[in-house]
Amino acid sequence: MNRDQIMKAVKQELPNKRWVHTLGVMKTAVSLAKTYGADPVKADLAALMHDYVKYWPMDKMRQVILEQGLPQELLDCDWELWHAPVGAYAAKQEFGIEDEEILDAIRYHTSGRENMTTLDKVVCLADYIEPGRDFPGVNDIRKLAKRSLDKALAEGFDTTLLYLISKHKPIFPLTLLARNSLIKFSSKM
Ligand code: DGI
Ligand code: FE
Ligand code: FE
Repeated sequence: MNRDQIMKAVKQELPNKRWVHTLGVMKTAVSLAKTYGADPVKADLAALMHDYVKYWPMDKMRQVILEQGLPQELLDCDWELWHAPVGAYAAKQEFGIEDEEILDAIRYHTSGRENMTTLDKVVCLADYIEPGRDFPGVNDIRKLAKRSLDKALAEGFDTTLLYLISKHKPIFPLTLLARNSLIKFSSKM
């Protein structure tokens, strides 16, 4: 599918609020990609598809995880994590996306991973700071995003981790690895 066809399919799948969020993530991801040297075309596409399956029924996502060999540890953590790897699967199956960099940026947009690529980082950070986001501390992360991609994203993960701990929710190990590797890199700068 071309970009216009994917736009139509994603828009149709999402409630208006989530579509507006998606447009915000696209704009922010392209801008971050230009600042930090990722491919803006790939950032735009990954952002467009990043939440495509967000509203699939939990059972449908569980089935994909079980049948398509996705990490089974996902099933022991919050189901909010599932739409990212399942979304990468759907982007390939339904939209014919073969580019592994784009698929990875979708796959890891929620959890992060160790040694994230610049494209992974810009999509993940854009998801935290797109103009529609409004959580305590988001403006500090927006400011930080002008200076350091790694520091801003580490701050984003810190916010999520503190939230998960406060709710006594499990933490997906990749998020810890992502945060630690960002801190390792940004402390050298
Ligand atoms: O899909 P969005 O709402 O745009 O944002 P997202 O894909 O970053 O999903 C974030 C949700 O996932 C957020 O409410 C926290 C939840 N979550 C649950 N467990 C974990 C987690 N997020 C991360 N990074 N790591 C977890 O272990
Ligand atoms: Fe998401
Ligand atoms: Fe999102």
